Amino acid sequence: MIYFPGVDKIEYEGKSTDNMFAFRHYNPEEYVLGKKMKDHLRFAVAYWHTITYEGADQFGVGTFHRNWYGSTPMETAKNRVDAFFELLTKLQVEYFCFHDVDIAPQGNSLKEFFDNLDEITDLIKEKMDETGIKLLWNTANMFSHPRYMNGAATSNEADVYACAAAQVKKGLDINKKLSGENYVFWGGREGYESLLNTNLELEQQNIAKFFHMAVEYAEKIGHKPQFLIEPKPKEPTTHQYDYDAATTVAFLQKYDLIQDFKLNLEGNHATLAGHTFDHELAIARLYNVLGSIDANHDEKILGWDTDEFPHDLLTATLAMYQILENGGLEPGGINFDAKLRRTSIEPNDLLLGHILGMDTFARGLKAAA
Ligand code: XLS
Ligand code: NI
Ligand code: NI
Repeated sequence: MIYFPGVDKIEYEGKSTDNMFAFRHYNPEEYVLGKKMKDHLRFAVAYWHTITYEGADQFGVGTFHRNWYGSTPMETAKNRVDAFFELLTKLQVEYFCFHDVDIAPQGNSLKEFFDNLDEITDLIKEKMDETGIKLLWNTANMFSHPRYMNGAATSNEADVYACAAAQVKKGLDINKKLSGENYVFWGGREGYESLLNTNLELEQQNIAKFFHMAVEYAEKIGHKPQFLIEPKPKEPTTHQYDYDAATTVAFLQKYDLIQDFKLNLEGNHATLAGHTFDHELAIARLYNVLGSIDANHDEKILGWDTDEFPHDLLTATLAMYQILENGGLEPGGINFDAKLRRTSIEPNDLLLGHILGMDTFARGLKAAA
């Protein structure tokens, strides 16, 4: 089955091409400052926005009708793996990222969920071996399920905390199985609406303990990826604990985690916090915690985390300048935490969105160099 028909491998054709399905700036093997472009950029595609997302928003259901839908949730999950690797191969992208819930149905219990994850990660591993594509990072979604309405590692319920811990434990096992290079925590609902019903200090202590346990578990299984925290100031909670780079560094220092964690910084989260993207990267560099980035762009008029494909050359240039000054991002990379607008219903629009993002960062790299 071909999921992205009529388009072969996307190749570099240079600025003068009029082929939409070609790179104008991204030339993977070209050297910039003595290093191949692909090694500077280490691009990754996000599973959730690309293959799982169906085009729903707060006001309406999905608009995409993909040809990878099967007759059962598990069949769809398997087709998605094929479609995803076809896309990565066509884009010449060598890394990918996912949440646990993106790749496999949750079933009716944690046990069923974990069994499904085992089956799907077997398939993913086969595809990785076949193509040489690698896992930049995975993460646990601890914010969508109703049980996490009050947070996960900052929840007021001990059994919710334990469930989150089980998901992270499984996530680290999967990271080992797939030789992941990083492991991400984004504190989806780790925050609060009102201090009148929130014990802020206890919640900070609880989440710090949670992170320490994750580090200990990675050491125990003999596979320690680079741990990353992804700051975001708001959305879904009013006050997210990991507001921005500076706030997160203060937390990591206070709770003795600074030696085990770096940051995964996102373009749209920076602007939500009232910063520029390169400000966040510079602060991270100052504390030696610049780990990886989620490359996307905001829509200023809407003011949400709209996750647009990066398309602003100045922002990308200033970001790449910080990354060059940092000596690169390895073992981190540039993950496109970006999605199509809901009116872009053609599967091949996924290729075009990524081509735009890759060309923007490749051009930014050259300008920064
Ligand atoms: C949400 C975040 C999320 C993380 C991974 O705003 O960007 O997508 O990257 O959980
Ligand atoms: Ni992100
Ligand atoms: Ni985001």
